[in-house]
Amino acid sequence: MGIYLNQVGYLTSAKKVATTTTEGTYQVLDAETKRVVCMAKATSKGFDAAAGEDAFEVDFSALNKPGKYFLAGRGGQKSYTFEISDKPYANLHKDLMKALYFQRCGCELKAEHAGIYTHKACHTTPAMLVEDYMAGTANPKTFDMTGGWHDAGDFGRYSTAAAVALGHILYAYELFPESFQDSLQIPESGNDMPDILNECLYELQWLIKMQREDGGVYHKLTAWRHAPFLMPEEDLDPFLLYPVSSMAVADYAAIMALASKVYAEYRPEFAAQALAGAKKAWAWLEVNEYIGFHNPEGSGTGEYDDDDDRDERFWAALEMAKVDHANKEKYLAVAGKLIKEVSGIDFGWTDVSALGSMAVLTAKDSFPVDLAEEVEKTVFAEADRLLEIQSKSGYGVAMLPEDYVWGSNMVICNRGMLFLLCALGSESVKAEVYKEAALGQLHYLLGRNAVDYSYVTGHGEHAFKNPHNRPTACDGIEDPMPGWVSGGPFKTPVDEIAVKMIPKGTAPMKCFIDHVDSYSTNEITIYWNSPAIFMTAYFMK
Ligand code: 9MR
Ligand code: ZN
Repeated sequence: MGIYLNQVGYLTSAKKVATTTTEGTYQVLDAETKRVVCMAKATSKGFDAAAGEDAFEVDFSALNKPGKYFLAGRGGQKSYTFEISDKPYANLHKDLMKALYFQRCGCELKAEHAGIYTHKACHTTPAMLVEDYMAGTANPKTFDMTGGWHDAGDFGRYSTAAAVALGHILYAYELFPESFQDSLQIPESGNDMPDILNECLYELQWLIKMQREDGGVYHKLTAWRHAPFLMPEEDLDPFLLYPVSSMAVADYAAIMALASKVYAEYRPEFAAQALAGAKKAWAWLEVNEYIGFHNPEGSGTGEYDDDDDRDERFWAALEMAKVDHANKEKYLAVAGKLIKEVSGIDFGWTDVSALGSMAVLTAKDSFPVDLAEEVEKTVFAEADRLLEIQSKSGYGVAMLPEDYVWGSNMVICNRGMLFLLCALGSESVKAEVYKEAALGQLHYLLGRNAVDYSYVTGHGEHAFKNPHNRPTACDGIEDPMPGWVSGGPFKTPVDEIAVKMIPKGTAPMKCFIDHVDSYSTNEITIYWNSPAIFMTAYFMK
């Protein structure tokens, strides 16, 4: 029995909907005066297969007075408190970005920026090639690889994951620069550049180091195995450069091309360096076919294995076409061929082809009409398929039971991004439909789900608190840093604690535990925050 809703809040002008598991009439009460401000009747949505129980929808959109409220129903049912306001997601947006600062590697996190979450500089010793490490080479070649963001709850830094996270954010910045004007209180704050660009530059400068002289890009920089639970500066394992993969090279080309454009105004020198790196990566792609990546025997850090690099090449070709004008036709020819072979609809680290779609739809004039139309057709067809799924869901979310994979909250947010891309490209009435659809995804993330959790730390009365994140586990501080998105329910969890605690047959949406050891349901990563940043940026406009 429960009343599930967005614990952060609703835009004054938008639809306001909650989910309940019993029918009846529900009251909306003012959180301060405890007076009933309106009533709403629950309508049946039937059996919700993802949640494994009946669901009812309570629409209280009639309430459009800013304030703080909660819902109450028969038998003492009560929801968490939420806000109605014109900018309910402003603090959330800031914290989602600030979380990336907490992932900075290779520098001290000082109290003036990190508050109570300080730590000393970590992972500052030079790296070596994994081949040398495995062979026990006496005097191995060493590399300065400091910098960048820790990928997740582990300390690894992975090229494809980095490029994808940066992609979500830099497109958001290109589209909604006005949503990125607030200070994040990071070391660079107050300089001439918006803080989100400062923060992303920290990652980009590290990524630049991942490129070899020949244009190839190392797949990842991690230890041989994940460190035990300790503070980052206590981790003294050697860091290793793992071989080049064609996914890493193509993602690198794409993100550096995009960065060369975004940073041209504030950091022309960096922009030129990024463009040169992108061109070198492209040259490498021209003479190399697909090269996959698998961990060498015995090594155990993240793999990000991917058996197809066509989507990465697609994204790269489209971004290169925008910045390397002399060779535009060449890139368009590659993209024109690949468009028939890629999905064009996914923003994840495995399939990045929707980042290619984003590249086109945010700059339609730079592309031939037929290419732009083809991309548009694909993206809108997917959005309409998702709208249909969403309309049937008892939780107003565009997810089928099988979509609750490892990191399902990224699927949630990526679909939100897709809806917003369609909102941007639609006339007002239809734009409103897509905008509401994206809000539906956000409502789920912030508490309108069957486990009643807000999946962002520090945001919502019942936000998850125990992310699988080494600093959080080891810093001795009760609360986690605010602004982290949890991976979320995974229908077939693989970590020991989740396997033990979540009974077999549990409905997919409920396969979640807020436990620090549950790396397959409750970790954090940079690319689970980034699509959420995209969404909140849109709603900050
Ligand atoms: O996010 C990744 C997820 O899609 C995969 O199913 C999973 C297993 O391969 O790996 C996840 O990525 C992890 C990465 O390998 C290492 N850092 C933490 C990432 C999040 O759990
Ligand atoms: Zn580090």
